[in-house]
Amino acid sequence: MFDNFPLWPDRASSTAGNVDALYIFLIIVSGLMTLLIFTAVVYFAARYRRQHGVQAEQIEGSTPLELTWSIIPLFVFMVIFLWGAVVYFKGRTPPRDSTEVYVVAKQWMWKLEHAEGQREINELHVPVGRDVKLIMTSQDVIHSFYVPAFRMKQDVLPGRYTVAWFRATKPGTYHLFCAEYCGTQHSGMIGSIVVMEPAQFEAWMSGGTTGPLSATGEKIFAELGCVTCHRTDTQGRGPNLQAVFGKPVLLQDGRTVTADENYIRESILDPGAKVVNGFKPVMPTFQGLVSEEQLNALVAYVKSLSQPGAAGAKTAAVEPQPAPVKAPAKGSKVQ
Ligand code: HEC
Ligand SMILES: [Cu+2]
Repeated sequence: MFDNFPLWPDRASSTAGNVDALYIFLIIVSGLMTLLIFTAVVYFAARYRRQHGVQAEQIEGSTPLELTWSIIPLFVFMVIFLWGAVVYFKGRTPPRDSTEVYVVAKQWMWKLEHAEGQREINELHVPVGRDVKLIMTSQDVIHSFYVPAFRMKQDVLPGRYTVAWFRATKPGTYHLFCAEYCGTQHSGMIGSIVVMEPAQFEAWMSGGTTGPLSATGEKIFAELGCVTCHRTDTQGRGPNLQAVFGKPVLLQDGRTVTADENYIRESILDPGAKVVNGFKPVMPTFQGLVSEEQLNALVAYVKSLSQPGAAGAKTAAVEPQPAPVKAPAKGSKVQ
């Protein structure tokens, strides 16, 4: 009956059902309250209407009544709060071994790159049943990655990463919208998520690629001279980056931060912001020298160094002797 007039978008992710259940609960609670209030308004209007010979008398208030209508709503709101928090944290925390996709938004398109190296524009192919983590940034203004069928929406900001994840549960093609007004052609900033059966997806993935994103990153790491300071022994001027990702890092000012994607990103663009304990702030900034895509590749590479059997372990062998450091001139922060 509702086929031509769907009340809800497709429910195509593992979170969709949870979000809808909470939403339906909110509608029911609101509906009941509306009914209660309107009934009371009508009833009291009739019951206490002005009549000849009846004198209104002042009521002084009732503690039990006030307690009742304070405590019952408190419990209802606590249920909404706790339930909402559970759904929120589940929807916000990417499971540990999610597949990673890097997203770069710009006026007015979505650029997506799989960790395996496949690049897409305004289209994202994923297999059904796999956890997918999106690591997103914008190259200009604020955008928002919105997939109604997944009940997933996350702002995409310039200058930092934001993260979202989903597990698609139903093969099909679903709308991707930009949900943050971003200029003249904002409404055209749309795309689709194509959810495929695993076998189909493997076939799709075997199509042409320039190699894994981390391998691209390794190349850039060598080209930009990162490798001259970041060696895999302890002789470099910068820290050894093996196994840095995901670990706590002690800074010069005594703080400890976790080396997540945003930390690696900031280390490259604004190295002076957080100086690693025991090192001099000699790393030049690479702001303006690397594109968002190259930055993503570098981040993917540094991450790969923390995986068992790290891909980049051979980098040191390629670059055995300490080469003289040539710092990039533009916007350099060398002291
Ligand atoms: C001139 C030498 C030099 C070059 C070139 C250099 N770095 Fe660094 N890097 C350092 C030093 C020194 C530190 C530690 C002090 C700091 O945090 O600024 C550091 C810190 C880092 C950190 C944080 C490491 C940690 O253990 O927390 C990362 C990530 C990083 N660099 C990545 C890069 C990348 C990627 C490049 C190339 C685009 C690069 N570096 C180029 C010297 C360098
Ligand atoms: Cu946009």
